[in-house]
Parts: sequence; structure tokens; C-alpha cells
Amino acid sequence: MQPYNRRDFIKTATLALSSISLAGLPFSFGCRKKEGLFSDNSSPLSLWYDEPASVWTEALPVGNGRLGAMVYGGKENETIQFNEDTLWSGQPHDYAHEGAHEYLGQLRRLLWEGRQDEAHELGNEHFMSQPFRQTAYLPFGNILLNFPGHESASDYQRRLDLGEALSTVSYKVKGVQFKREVFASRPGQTLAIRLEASGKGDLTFTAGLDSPHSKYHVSVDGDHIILKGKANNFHQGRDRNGYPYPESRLTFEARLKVKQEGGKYNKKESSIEVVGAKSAILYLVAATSFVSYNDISGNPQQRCINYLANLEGRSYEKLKAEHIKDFKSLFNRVTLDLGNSEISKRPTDERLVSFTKDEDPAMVTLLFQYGRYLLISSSRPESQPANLQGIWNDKLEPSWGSKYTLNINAEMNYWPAEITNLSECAEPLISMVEDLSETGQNVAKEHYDLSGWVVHHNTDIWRGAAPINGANHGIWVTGGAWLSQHLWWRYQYTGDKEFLRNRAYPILKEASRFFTDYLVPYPENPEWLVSGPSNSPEIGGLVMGPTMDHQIIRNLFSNTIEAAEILGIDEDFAAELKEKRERIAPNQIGRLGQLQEWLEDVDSPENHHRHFSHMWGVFPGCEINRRKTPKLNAAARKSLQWRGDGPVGWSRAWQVNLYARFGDGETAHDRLVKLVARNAAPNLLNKCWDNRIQPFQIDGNFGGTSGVAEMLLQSHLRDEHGDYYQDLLPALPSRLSSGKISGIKGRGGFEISLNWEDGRLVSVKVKSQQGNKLNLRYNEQMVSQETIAGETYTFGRTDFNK
Ligand code: FUC
Repeated sequence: MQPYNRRDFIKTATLALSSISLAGLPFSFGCRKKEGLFSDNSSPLSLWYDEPASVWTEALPVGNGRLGAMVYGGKENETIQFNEDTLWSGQPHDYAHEGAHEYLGQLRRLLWEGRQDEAHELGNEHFMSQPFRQTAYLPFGNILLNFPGHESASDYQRRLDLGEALSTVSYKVKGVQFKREVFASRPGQTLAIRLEASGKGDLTFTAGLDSPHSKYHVSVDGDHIILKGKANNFHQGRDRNGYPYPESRLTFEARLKVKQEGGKYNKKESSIEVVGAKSAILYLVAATSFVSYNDISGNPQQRCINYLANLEGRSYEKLKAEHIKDFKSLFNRVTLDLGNSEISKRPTDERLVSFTKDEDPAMVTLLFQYGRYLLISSSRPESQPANLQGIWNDKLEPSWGSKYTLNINAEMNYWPAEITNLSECAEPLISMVEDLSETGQNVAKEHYDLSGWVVHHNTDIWRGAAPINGANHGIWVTGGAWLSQHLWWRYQYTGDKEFLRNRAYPILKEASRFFTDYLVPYPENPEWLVSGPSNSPEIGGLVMGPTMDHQIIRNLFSNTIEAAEILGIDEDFAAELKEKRERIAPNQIGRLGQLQEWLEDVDSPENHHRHFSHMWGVFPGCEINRRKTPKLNAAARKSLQWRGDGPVGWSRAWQVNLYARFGDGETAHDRLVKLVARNAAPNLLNKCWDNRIQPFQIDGNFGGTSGVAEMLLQSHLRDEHGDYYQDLLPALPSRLSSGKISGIKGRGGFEISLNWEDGRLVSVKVKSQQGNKLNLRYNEQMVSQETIAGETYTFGRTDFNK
């Protein structure tokens, strides 16, 4: 196949790495005082810039859950890099290692005897996934637009309006006003682009497609530009144990339909030229042969033809109105206002530079809502869940395969889903857990000779569940158990019993079943049951009994027991879980007053590792909390303080949530500021490491959004009857002393709006969705109220003074 000649379009160095040194001085854009073309630059819900993006981390993301795109906004050469969420390397594959369980007893013995190196060796040789590594999420292609003569554009501005999920570019060339608009429509399953000139006949451009994959071909048929290809391989050859990596087998197709108003249309071999038009509309559709994790018999060509056929008869304006309505139906459920300052009006990249020192509370609003925007754009029912990069990836070899890391990252992506009223956006994660509860059964059988299901620290689109990469951190058994928490959360927030009965409970039950027989007695105290071989994620190597596993398994058992009680089933099984839950090794306070990360008291104050997995019991778990377990809470706090301010984006984001749970708004806010100052790229996507432009990792964005919500509302604790407390403003930082939020959700089915001034609650409005008892708590004062489903209740500050 002949690769499309990209040089037709790239005449300037728009796509080359910027000459700005992003390594040393990340965001030194200088001071630009020029006002943009748009009247309302102060809109708190937009990102805007007065230069095109020169690198991917400056481009602006749009997405409909399945299709994602990054808009560069180039003047002469526009690039819209796009993804489709099923384009992965590899093919359907069962990663379980046949007969691995024969080595399980030996692994445990070695670890009890302190022979960790030997255990690692044995694990690497006999206990790991086949092959050793999983596949990668891949980029799809680029829409390339060339506008001759536009290099001299002036009055330039590009922006992303979160409220309408629209990306726009606007500028002037020789007195003619040009405008581009891009959105990813979910109702239309298309990436829609409108190009427009103020003068009749002033719009001239060439449109084309290309792809980074080795095998692809571009052709033109009527007004369609057609890109066909086959996915590249990510891993090749054989793994370290000689097991072959499966070839990539997915095929893909994209079609760009070009429709102009006025002017001439010239069909070229692999591009379309439009000369002298008033405006043009471009629709991109894309699909692969992926059907499900074990079926790739889909027909991408037919899918593209169907998508385009569905667009027939719908005007661009209608499509845009449908898109905005669809997007707003989710986005508008929550509003946040933390006030504005003069700085809020500046271009987004300038605000990033000043955020650490200047008052810019609207930046917190922007970050909070950007997280919600990104979740809606990357995770909708029937799409794949948001991976390490959501759905935005331009690299054939993305960091960590842009897949799903389950020892923190994938779950963090979904922390904001329920509390920020986007329950539907968690649906892809829940579907993935359903798939994993199937593939994880064979892993339970082959690796542990047990029933139920188990998943280790990573998965991919083929739903790999076996331990990967290296025994010292890959053999970690609680990936599936952690994921199961999200099914329970859905029930806690929505009260949906059908969901609990038909979808959540079977998954929880089989995840628990695995652990009932997996846990083993602790030789030094056989009353205790411990997990292992496992690890405290990515630190300390393979061990028996890491604290995090025990916290997660206790949480899984508790949720399963409660679900069985609500559904009135499986009494005996619930009793067995209760008995075992009591025996799981407890959280322990060590010699320096810290919460122990392991069974042994070996934690060090010098350890600043990015993972602080034993904090799981504080958040996202809740068995350690300042009200019911104050001593453990203080120990956890001490351990977290030892870790410093978190060396990577996602660990800083986790700290925002943890300090919010500790009721420490000041430190939570400090970590939020650092999350932005050290990890936000110019387009506000979060980077994993400080001061490095790549890799981008979306967990920092989602964890940040969840952290802001946790500062304002927490609902994880319950009274003696099992009714949730809604803790209002539990960790309000002084720099966010006045504001209002509407529509966030508390467990038990409450939609809550709050208003506060000078650091104090002014009023609260609660809509009860399930008719549960409402327990509002503010400043240690309680207001309790029986509620009726559908009714709204309002309270003022004085209600909390009684
Ligand atoms: C884990 C983390 C890394 C990164 C990767 C995707 O391995 O320790 O920091 O987030 O996942």
C-alpha cells in the first residue's frame, strides 16, 4: 500500500517540535496583552489561546466517547489528529498461563522464608501472563487541511468551549474573517467540521487524510476521502520466556466527506481541493473490525457507510444543535462558581504560569469542569472506558501502551463519575468489569486453581487478566476487587436495585468467592488471614500480606455481604464472608506511629514513592476515617506526610482527595495547585512526571475533579441505621472561601446544591431521589430529615446552629 504524501500539506513546520524549550522552562510564553476576537474571554468554561498549537499537548481535545480528536488550529496547515477507541494492537487472546498454580505454594513458601529474589525469579519464569506484556491503544489518523496564504493570519484565536463542547478557530487574512468549528457528535457518530469565510468565494483549501500506521492507503471516491489500514504491531517476536506475541489483526477505515457551499470542487488522487467557496462542511466517520474482546469480525467499511448514511438529510445546524443538547444533558447537571479575578480573562497558557501565585479561583472551576468535560468526551455507554490517555493518543508506542493500569490509574479515571453526577459515563467501566469477570475466571483457575475471577495490575481491550511485566509488581491480585467497588458505588448513589441484582451482585459474589479460598493463615498468628503472593503497588517487591490488599478485600466482602442482605439471598455465603472478613489481617500502627504498608513494621520516613497504596482505606475506601478510627486516621496521615507532596501528577491528585478526607482543605488545595503548576500541559491535560512534556496521563485530570468535589461534599460515612451522612464543606480551603455548586451527588440518592461565603455555609438545597433519610452535617451540627422521593428540601445556616 502507498502511504499518502503528507508533504502536500505540511509546508511549514507546524507539526515539528516547537522551538520553545518545553523542558527547562515549561510555559514561558511571554506576556501577551492582546484581546482576542471573542467578546467574552472571561467565560470561566473555556480554554483559549492566541497562537496555534505547535505540539500535541497544546492541541485541544474533543470526543464523543468513541471518537476523539486533537485540534491544533494551524493557520496555513490545520491538523486534526483523531482516534477511535477500539483501534488497539494485538487480537483476541487468553493470557492465562496454563498450570501456573503448580508454583503458587512454592512462591508462598519462598516469601515466608524471606527468599524474595528467588520468588521473583520463579514468578517471572512460571507465573506470568502469556505473553509477558499486553497490547497498546493506537492512534488512527490525521485530517490535514491546507489553506494557501493563511500563514499571514492576524487577530488569531482558538478556543475550546466546555459548555457546548465546541472547538473553534478564528482569524483574519487580508480583511477576510475565517472561522473553523469542530465538534464530536455522539448522536451523529461523527467528527463534524465547518469552515467559513466572511466573504463569498474566499474559502480555498485542500483536505486529506493520513495515518501513522505502516499499512494504509488513501483514495477518493466522489466526495469521500477514504483511509483504509491495518493496525501496527506494538510488541513483536517472542517474550522473555519464548512465548510469541500475537500479531495485530484489526483493520480500520475512516471516511471524510467534503461538502462545500459555492465555489469549485477538484477531486485529486488522494485529496479534495475546494476553490472559492463561501463555506464547507466536513464529516469524518471511522470504525474498526472490533466487535468485542473475543470477536473482531466487524466490517469497518460498512460501518463507515452506515454512519454517513445516518447523517443524510440532517443539516449541519441540526447536527450541531443535537450535539449541544446531548452534551449539555450531562454537563449541565453540575455548575460551580468560585468567583473570577482579572487574571481569569487571560489566555489559558498565561493563567497556568501565574496560577501558583495569583488569585485565580476560576482556574479551579475550569479544572473541575474540564475533568467532567473529558469524562463525557471519552466515556459514554457502549464506548470503551477511558484509558491512560482517555481516548486521545497520537503515538504508535504510547507510554505504558495507553492501556488500563488497575493499581490506581483506571479507577482514578472514574472517581468523579458518581459524585459529579455522571453515572452513565461509568457504564463503559462497568461493562469492562463484566468482561473481566469472564476472562478472569480462567486466570483464577490456571494461576490459583480457584473458582471466581481475579484480575492483576493491567488490562487491555482483550481483557487480559493475568500478571504482566514483572513478578515483583505484576503479581498483584486485587485489580478486579478494586474495580468491583465502582459497581457498588453505582448502587450507593443511584439505589438501582435491578442493577444491583442483575449486574453488580453476580460480579461481587464471584470476585469474593475467589478471595474466600485464596487468603492463607499468617504463620506468626494463624488467626489472621493474609493475601499473597502480591505487592504494595510497585514498591517493595513481591510479599505476603500487603496492607492495601487487605483493605480492598475487606471492602469487597463488606459490599458483597450488604448486597446479599439487600437482595435477601445467599445467607450462608454472606455468613462465610463475615467470618473471613473478621480474620483478615488488620491495619497496623507501626513503631513510628505510621500506618504500616506491610505486615512487618519496616516503613521509612525517607520513602517518597509515588504510590501510597496503604492509603486506600482512607480513599477511595473508607474504613479509616477521622470520626470512627481516629488513631488509624492519624497514622495514615503521618504515613502520607512522609511521602511528601507526591512526585507525579496522579499521586498529587490522589493527595487532593486524601487530604480532603482528612478534613484538611489547605493541604488539599496546596496539592491541587501543585497538580496544575507541575503537571498541567498548556491544554490542561495532566502529565505524569513533573517538567516533562510527555507522557500525558488523564488520571491527574479526573483525580483533580474528584478532589475538588470531595472538598465540598463527602458521603461515605453512615449512622447506626445505615443512613449516609452528607458532610457539607468538609475541607473548604481558605482560597475558595466563597462560592456555589449545584447538582453534586451524595450517597443515598441526594442531589445537593451549596452556597457559601467567607468560609461559611449560607444555604443548602437537597433533592431527594430515593426518599431516604437525609443526614446533613456541617461544622459538627446535624440536621436530619425524613424525605420523599422527588421532593426538594432547603436549609439555611441557622438550621445548623441548634
Ligand atoms: C503505574 C505508575 C506509573 C504510571 C503507570 C501508568 O505503573 O506507577 O507512574 O502511572 O502506572
